[in-house]
Amino acid sequence: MSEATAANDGAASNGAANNGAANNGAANNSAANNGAADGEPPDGSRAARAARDGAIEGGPRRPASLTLVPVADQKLSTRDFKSDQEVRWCPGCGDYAILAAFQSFLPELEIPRENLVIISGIGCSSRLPYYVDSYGMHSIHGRAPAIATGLASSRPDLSVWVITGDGDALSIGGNHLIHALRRNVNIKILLFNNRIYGLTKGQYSPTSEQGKVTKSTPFGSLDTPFNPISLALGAEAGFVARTIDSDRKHLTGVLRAAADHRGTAFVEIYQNCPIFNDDAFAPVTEPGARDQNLIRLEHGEPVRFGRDRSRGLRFTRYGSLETVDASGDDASSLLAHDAHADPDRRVPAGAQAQL
Ligand SMILES: Cc1ncc(C[n+]2csc(CCOP(=O)(O)OP(=O)(O)O)c2C)c(N)n1
Ligand code: SF4
Ligand SMILES: [Mg+2]
Repeated sequence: MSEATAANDGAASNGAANNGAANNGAANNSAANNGAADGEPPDGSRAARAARDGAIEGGPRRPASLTLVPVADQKLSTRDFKSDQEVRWCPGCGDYAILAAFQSFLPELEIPRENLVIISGIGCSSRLPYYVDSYGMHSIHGRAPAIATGLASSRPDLSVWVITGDGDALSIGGNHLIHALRRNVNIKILLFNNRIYGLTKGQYSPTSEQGKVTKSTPFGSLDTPFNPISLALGAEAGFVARTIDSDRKHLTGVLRAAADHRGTAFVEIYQNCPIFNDDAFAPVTEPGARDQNLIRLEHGEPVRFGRDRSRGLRFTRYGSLETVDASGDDASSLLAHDAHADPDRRVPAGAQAQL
């Protein structure tokens, strides 16, 4: 393990802002400072044009979560979102790939850096705000959703992102997370799921598989793990997605979709921790296994997977799902993915699971 693994969480108590701003920096950064609040922006500026057109210059309409966030007056690049802090994760950690994808996605938002706030809890993943040149807060364990809720509610001119881990979000922060999800405040929550406590050196987490042997579970864990997606859906979240650290294109697409959701967006990111839980996601990342085990969902498209997308899912007459050969006659009966479907509001009574 490199020194980076043991990165301490002392910053929790001083709410470190990564760019040298005071730890209440986000609150000090009024929209007036960037010329968008008092009066019109100067005619001909990007902000003025975007306000007139309701769109980002030269691009599609603005992401829905940014309606009240000012438009940057100058074009920003990935480089602009890199802070001067040394990145301190272990070599090979999946957090690097997520950070890189996030930093290269941020210019797409076309918002001033001062209107971007990244709030994390405690864990290796929660070090991310240091590395992005924006306002940020490395806060207290499990409480990032609560802090972000307060900030986003009082400052609609900010784009507020939460970075959290499986331990941070689902152990100590479980209660905060579910209530943030149902409140649907305009925040984006990125949960880095490595199925382990990384920072504290390898204890099992609420997403570790049953039987996981760790220092804190020498005979194997007894608990059934949470499925973060099921948990978020159960908490009535309005935007729920899963992606993978090693798939930059997919990850970026999911970040884009999350930014386009006005309300709480929940994104689970499978993240490899090579030190304490290496290859936890090999079944969906390794080339041989990936095709069989990973289903890429696209709204309105039939659910297909496998080599050449030759397998598909369909309902049996009893309502359960079965895998079928999608290259033959069954193709027309495949289940299509509907990301916008309203949940059925009728009330089922009786035993709903008997496994
Ligand atoms: C109140 C409190 N309890 C416990 C801890 C110890 N602690 C720090 S990080 C952590 C778990 C982090 O795991 P996770 O959220 O999965 O993040 P990762 O390091 O894996 O990215 C724990 C238990 C703490 N810092 N504060
Ligand atoms: S998540 Fe794992 S690999 Fe990444 S910095 Fe933490 S201990 Fe190291
Ligand atoms: Mg973790």
